[in-house]
Amino acid sequence: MSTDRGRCAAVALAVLLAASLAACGGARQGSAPAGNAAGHALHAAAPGLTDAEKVLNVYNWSDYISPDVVPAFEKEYGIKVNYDVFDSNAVLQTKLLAGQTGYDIVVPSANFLALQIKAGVFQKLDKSRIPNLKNVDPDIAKRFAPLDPGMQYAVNYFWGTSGVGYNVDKIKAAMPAAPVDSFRMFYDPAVVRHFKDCGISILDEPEEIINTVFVYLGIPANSERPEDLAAAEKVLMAMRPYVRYVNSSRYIEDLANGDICLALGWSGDVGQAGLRAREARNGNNIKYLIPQEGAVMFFDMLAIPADALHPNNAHLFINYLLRPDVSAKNSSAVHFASSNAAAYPLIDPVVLNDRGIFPGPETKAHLVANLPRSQAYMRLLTRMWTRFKSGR
Ligand code: SPD
Repeated sequence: MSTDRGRCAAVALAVLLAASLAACGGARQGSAPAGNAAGHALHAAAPGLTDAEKVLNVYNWSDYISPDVVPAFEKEYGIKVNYDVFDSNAVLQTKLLAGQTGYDIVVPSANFLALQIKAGVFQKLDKSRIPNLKNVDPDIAKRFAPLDPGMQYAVNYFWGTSGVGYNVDKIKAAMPAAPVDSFRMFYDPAVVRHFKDCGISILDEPEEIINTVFVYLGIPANSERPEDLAAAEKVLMAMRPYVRYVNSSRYIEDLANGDICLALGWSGDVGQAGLRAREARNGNNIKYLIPQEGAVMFFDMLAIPADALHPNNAHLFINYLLRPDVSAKNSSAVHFASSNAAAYPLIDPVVLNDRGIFPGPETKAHLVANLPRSQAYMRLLTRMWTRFKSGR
């Protein structure tokens, strides 16, 4: 879905559009008194106004919500939700910087959010209408705090890591002593070559993948030193011949079906692949491990575009998603970590006790966050990524 042209456009447009978007100011505040068209009573914790038009346009990552959560919101509040999906930050960013997305809620990762805030694409949240913010786990909140100080523009939806997703039996058959808890699975040519035939995928998220290579090489995360980028490119180019594809959504189904055996993927996605395989009873035993070298931790954030047409409905939906029962239902379904402390006791214990999804303090201490990069660095990274994807 993402394109390199999109990435370049995003960087260039950030500067050009910052002033004009900021000048456009806040969203249309076409609010109506509390209540809903379908005549349902508002939930007790309803944080106030809805918009005159009972519609909400949501743009979220694919495979990132329990199937019953949106219908339950529609029923409870009488608001019709139009729900679209994407699978890369670059795609979302290109739309946001062009403006007039038509979306009322979007879900950028925190490192992208920081740049987008500077470009003026979001409106400030009215926290008085998000009382469930009180549930946010301070230990997680402090990690994304530098990217949106004071949670002025966004709240966390889920967080997770990128690591080793693998088919236990196929990997064992290909290499009995495979170092499954290490980035060597991808970045050591002597290891990765064993899995070429059973199929390897890697995420199409250059800002994150480059950090996984830095973690593997012992280079500080988010380094912008050209020599570090060159060292990482060398590692990536050496493993490229063994990779079947670079994509951030297709691997869930392919791991579940046994069409690939190894994915550098996101924690919850691999968890969902395992669930799908179990439900299909197809014999594929899928696991996710956070590499012992450390890993990248990401935070996906709920934010309201400055030009959203239904900002009141958006606030209502954000508060709804932060309700402990709703957050727990979502986390249990998508296998990503909620940062809602009040939801923890309600999450499926299989998910809550999975240390690949909710790592313990020792592992957490070795996780690094993606930070926004300079425009100059992004140009270099984008060119490198194009070379990597094409394998030339
Ligand atoms: N299927 C949902 C995956 C969501 C992953 N978010 C990506 C964060 C990238 N830094």
